[in-house]
This record gives sequence, structure tokens and C-alpha cells, in this order.
Amino acid sequence: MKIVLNEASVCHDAKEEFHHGKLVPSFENPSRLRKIISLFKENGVTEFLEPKDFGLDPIFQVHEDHYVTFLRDIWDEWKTAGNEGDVIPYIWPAKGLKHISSHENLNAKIGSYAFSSDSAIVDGTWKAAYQGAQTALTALDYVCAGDRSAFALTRPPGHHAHAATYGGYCYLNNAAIVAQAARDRDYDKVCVLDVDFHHGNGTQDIFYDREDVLTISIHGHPRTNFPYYLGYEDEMGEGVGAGCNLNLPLKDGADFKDWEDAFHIACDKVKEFGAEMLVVPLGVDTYEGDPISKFKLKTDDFLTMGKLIEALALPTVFTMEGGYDVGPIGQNVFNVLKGFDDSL
Ligand code: OKP
Ligand code: ZN
Repeated sequence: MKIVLNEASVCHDAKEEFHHGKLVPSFENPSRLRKIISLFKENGVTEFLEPKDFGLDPIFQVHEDHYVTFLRDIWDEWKTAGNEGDVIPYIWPAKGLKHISSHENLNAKIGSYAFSSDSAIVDGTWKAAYQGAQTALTALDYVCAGDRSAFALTRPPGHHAHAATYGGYCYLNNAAIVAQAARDRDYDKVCVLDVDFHHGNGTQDIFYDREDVLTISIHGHPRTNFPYYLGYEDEMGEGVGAGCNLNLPLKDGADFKDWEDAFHIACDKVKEFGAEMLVVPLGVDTYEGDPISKFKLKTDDFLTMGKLIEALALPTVFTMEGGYDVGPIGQNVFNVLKGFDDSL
């Protein structure tokens, strides 16, 4: 399996987020990726490929132009305006307030593009996110050229990002960008099968009215887990996309047996849909030790997970998403890929 590495990932280094009513160091930080790389090297994986540059066009196929411009420019605007800390929203146009399309005030603009406060924008956020999208597109490029699978090793993650909204540590939706690019490269039916602990709300929303992209997510139930406001069973797609979204929320404390039962339901759907390409937003925050998640998967379970995904027998692009227990993160990610491709 080809592994494409976003070296610019480390440029995104947010200081803090609110957790239990206090500012704490960001769970989503550069040490996650460093840990994964060193564990891979210990296991004899030495080839990390560089991303090619596909430019902004494939990003614009998923994200709105003004949103991309905002992500690119906001740090400079924020600093020029004399702000000292990271870009963090403190006000949102929630119910009862006005949604207007452009804002003069930076705080108003930031709140209009964010759905949560956990995703600070810093100096290198745009660079890391842009290169992350290119990393994912490069992984797709290898698969289009005939590789069975490829892994986009990057951070920040992407699956919570909507067409014009960031949050949940996500800015550009790498998996959605890959799925759309696969459509534009003549794969008629693409499936995004999200195995991160959290619901892939951004990906779901981006493709919600589409019949050519099936979105499936297995995740902690939104009644009790982030992102709370999306990810329920009754969200099944709309218009011609009705039936092309499947949410499989599981109870807190779910173990691999529970997860596997959901996975088999997902498999039936993928087959019935007739997917020609699989995109897997891969988060290992389903791990039992994860500090912000509530499933009970063990390190060995990730090997089985990789084998189960492989059994779908589809060209597959993995994008790196969550996983916040940094100690075992490398082994957990490695196991999924090793389960999928024993020659890794
Ligand atoms: C991103 B991914 C409380 C806020 C927690 C939400 C979690 C985002 C997960 N401190 N932030 O799906 O792994
Ligand atoms: Zn997650």
C-alpha cells in the first residue's frame, strides 16, 4: 500500500481548546502524526511518498470559494487587526439571529464559518490543510493508476468539515475531496465508509442530495457524542440522494462485536449500491483508551477491521482522521493497514 505523507501537517499546531469548561492543550496536535510515522518505521515501513499538487480546483468541487478564501486569509487578517492569540470563534449566528453572507467584523465572520470552538486557526493551518487535501488527492492518483489501495497520512483531519463550515478539528474535507475527484475521474459510484468514532457530518452533508456518492458512518451515538446535531439513523439522504446515506450509531461502551455487526450492515449497503471506489476516513479513536471517545476496541481488533474492509474488494483510499490516545495510535493505524494489506 502506498503511503503519502503530508510533511506540512506539523505547521498546524493549535494551542488549546475548551474541555470540561477549561482551556486544555489541543487533543489534535502534531505528536499524533509523529507517533504514527515512528511506529511505521519501527515496523519496516520506510517509504513515505510526497504529495503532488493538484491545485485548488478539486477543493472548489467540494468547498465554496468564499470559504476557501476565508481559510487561506483569516490568519493574516486576524494578526493585522492586532489580535494576539489563535483564531477562535466566540459568537455564532444560532437560531433567532441573522445569517448574512458577508461580514465586516472578523469575529462575526469567524463565527459564521465555524460550528464549534475546538478548531483554532493558526499560522500554518491553511498550509497544513491545503497540503492535506493534496496528500489525499495523491493517494487517489495512485489508486487511479492501478494501485489497490493508498493511505493519506495527514492532519488536521477532515470529515467534520462541510462545504463552507469548519469544526471538530477539520477544515478541508479530505475524504469528500477524494470522493468527488474520483467521480470526476470516471468512477461512477463512490462510497465513503467512515470508521472514525465521530459521525462524519461534513461528508454526509456535502453528498446528502447525491445518488452517485454513498455515505456511511459507524459512530458513537450523537445523543451522547460530538457532533451531537447530526448522525442519527433517520438521516437517509434527500431528493435523488434519498437512500444514499446510512448512519449506524452505536451505544457508548460498544465493543468490537457491536462494531462488526454494524460493519456487516454497511457492507450489504455498499454491495447493493454497487460502489466502484471506496474512501475510508480512518479514525482510530474507537480505541478503548481514547480520551474523548467511548468505544472499546482493542489494538488487535484493528487488524480485523482492516481485513473486513479489504473483503469489500474495492480500490480503496484511506484518509487519516481521529485517534487521540497518542501512545498506541501508531500501532492501531498500522494494524488497520496491515490487516488490509499484509505485504505492508
Ligand atoms: C474529530 B475527529 C471538547 C471538544 C471535542 C470534538 C471532537 C472532534 C473529533 N473538548 N472536540 O472526528 O476525530
Ligand atoms: Zn473522531
